[in-house]
Amino acid sequence: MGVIRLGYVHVRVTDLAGSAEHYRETLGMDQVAEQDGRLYLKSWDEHDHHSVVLEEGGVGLVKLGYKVEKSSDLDEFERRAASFGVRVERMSKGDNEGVGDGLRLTLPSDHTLELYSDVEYLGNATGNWNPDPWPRSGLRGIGVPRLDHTLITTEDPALLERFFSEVLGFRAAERLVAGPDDDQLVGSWMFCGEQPHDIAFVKGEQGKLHHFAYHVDDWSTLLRAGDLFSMHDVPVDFGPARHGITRGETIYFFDPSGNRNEVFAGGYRTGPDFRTITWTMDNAARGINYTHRELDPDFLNVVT
Ligand code: M3P
Ligand code: FE
Repeated sequence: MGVIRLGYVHVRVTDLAGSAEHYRETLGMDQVAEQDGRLYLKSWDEHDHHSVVLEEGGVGLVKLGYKVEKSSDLDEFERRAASFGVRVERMSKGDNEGVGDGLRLTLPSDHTLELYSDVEYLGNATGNWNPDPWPRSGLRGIGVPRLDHTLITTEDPALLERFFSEVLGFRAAERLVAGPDDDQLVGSWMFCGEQPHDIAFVKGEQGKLHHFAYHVDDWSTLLRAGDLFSMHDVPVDFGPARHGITRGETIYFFDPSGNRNEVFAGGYRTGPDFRTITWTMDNAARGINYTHRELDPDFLNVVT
């Protein structure tokens, strides 16, 4: 049993039309449905119904969805979440377009997290029979293949890490602690598969979104993404640069409503035998921006 991956990110946007253009034309996602003022989008190499939902009205995170292996896993996750002491309820087929029955949890960080296994299969853009390496019809904008991870903020990173570990079976790839003699947790990068992280969180306001990230193939694709941000007047936060933490390559940028996005390449492979890496706060700037070894305070303070 277990959690497979980040399935969907559902965010609020102030201007649905302007945001739709960003996610469709700059990132290259495809719109799969529009219902009740919500747009459902999917990247070309994703198979399930959608991975991003845009909802008009405000800014910030509505909820995250993580896909689990099978529906019987939900019973065990429900039991564990209840004994951990968080709020857990059943969600019904149709609560989310294309998604079946599942669980809705309120994390210790006040974020809403949904777990599900049953979701409509649409398939990716190249199919499963003698596929091309990328869609013949071409890609729009960056042509992001898939969602990668999300980073949220919480007042109590240690509690949230314990939740993801004990309830959902995640492991920490990297931890940021106060100092060599002070193990107070500032941030944790956790995985459920073999990526460096499927969820991360840093100390900050309860219930907020720092960013959600898309995978891109490599450094040159990342640099081309940067070209498109300039062409399309997308505000760039920082990058292209290297992360010390996760060893990924990155550019952070903002959608038209101010939700932070990231394009992320590289990183290493983890797994059940991976030994956690530790960073100390005196090296935090290098951990986050290895290239420049400096951080704009807004990078940490601006969340939605
Ligand atoms: C990443 C990553 C923060 C660090 C972010 C790191 C917000 O986004 O993908 O490794 O402190
Ligand atoms: Fe990230």
